[in-house]
Amino acid sequence: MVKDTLQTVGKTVLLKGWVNSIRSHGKISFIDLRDRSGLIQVFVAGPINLKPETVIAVVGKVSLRPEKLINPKLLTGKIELQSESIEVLSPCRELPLPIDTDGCNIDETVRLKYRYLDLRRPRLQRNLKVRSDYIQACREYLFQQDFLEIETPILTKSTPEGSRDFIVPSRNYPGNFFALPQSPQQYKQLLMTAGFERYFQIARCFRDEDPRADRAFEHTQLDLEMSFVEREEVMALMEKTITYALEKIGAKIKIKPFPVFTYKEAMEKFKADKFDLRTEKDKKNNLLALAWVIEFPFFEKKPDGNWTFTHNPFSRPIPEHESMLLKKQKIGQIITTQYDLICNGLEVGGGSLRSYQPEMLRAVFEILGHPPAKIKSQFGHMLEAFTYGTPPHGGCAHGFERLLMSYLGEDYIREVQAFPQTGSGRTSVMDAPSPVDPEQLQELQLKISR
Ligand code: AMO
Repeated sequence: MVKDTLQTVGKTVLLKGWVNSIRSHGKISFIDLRDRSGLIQVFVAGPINLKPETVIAVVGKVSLRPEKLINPKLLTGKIELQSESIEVLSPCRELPLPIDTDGCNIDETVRLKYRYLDLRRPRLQRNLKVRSDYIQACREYLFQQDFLEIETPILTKSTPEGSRDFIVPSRNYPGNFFALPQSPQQYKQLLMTAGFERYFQIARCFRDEDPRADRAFEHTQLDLEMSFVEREEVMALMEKTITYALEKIGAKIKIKPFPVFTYKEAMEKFKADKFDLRTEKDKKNNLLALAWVIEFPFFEKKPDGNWTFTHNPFSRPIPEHESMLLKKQKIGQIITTQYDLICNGLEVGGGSLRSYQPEMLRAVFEILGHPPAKIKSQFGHMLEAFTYGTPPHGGCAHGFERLLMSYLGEDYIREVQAFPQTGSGRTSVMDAPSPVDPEQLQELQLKISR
């Protein structure tokens, strides 16, 4: 790799990578050769005819540059490779978009059509590296805390998280559909019934809601659940995980431990449940201001007069309000055990203690106005599981993208995802959604009615 050449001065090496740039001075030329570890100057005794972004293999001797030609801005600025042979491994055509800028001003559809080129720009290489490092650090911390990483299904049944589901038709059961998970909420609770006590997952979640700067069809959560815990223990665990991982990638946190506000305090103080605690100076210093918000109302009235949940129907109310929930009294006053985590004004996580008694969960769905048959068909499996010894449990999920956007100073979620959807909900590079073969529709027994 390029960065290893620092240790091989005087030796002949073989390097492979991309032509980052070329400078021709008639009889001699220079190539900046790039691989994932950095750039090195290649000296060529003669003219060259290569296009930028061509993939080459160079054999040459690593030499110290004369003092006055040292480039202090480059990690390998003290050395260069004196090329002996250059082989073209894969040529590159004229690029359809510049990749030596930050790319912010280029039309999104062009960037995402050629995302594999767009991703070559240093900003996005850095963003995805930081994302990978952050996720590794989260894993590291949770393994140290005795958590098990367990995957849950992608083809599943709808779990209400307040969005529309993406649904997948079934060939074996025509007319029936899977739903992609809006989150692993139900499965992680079932893992507590199953006795794992401490679970986490880097979970992909799918929500069919209109994309926004910080909202996408797909996002990734650090999703965890714990048994025999109180609210503060789950909050502390998530806080420690995030603090460990953020500090590992070099981020600076403004206030530790994270301040906690009740929903009422937040609304009085900031007129919102998402707020930015940074000063202008904090913003300049790229500090992350994280805070918890707790004690949200469990339910709110919809315009049609029916109740809806504010956060998560699987949550338990605070202990003092459990009997109100069970008796369905003073519904608007019931406070949930929900905790939301915010960072620099964005909601980056949330969780709660859960109902683990069937009657508590049933009462929630009854308040939401679900008839008994619907409760049974939609959530009967949870109500049944809770009759076989389910421990009290709670958990939390933290969306990677929004936190990393804050840290990396990015305004759009697509800047921290490898192959994001466009703002109008189409895939990067590949053209989807797109029609399928009539035979596929026939096999699924589906007819397009348009
Ligand atoms: P929630 O719905 O609050 O909770 O999601 C958790 C976190 O995931 C992120 N997030 C998103 N990021 C980008 N695009 C989206 N469309 C999107 N939706 C959510 C946010 C959010 O805070 N099952 C519960 C968690 C739990 O109670 O354990 C849940 O999914 O940062």
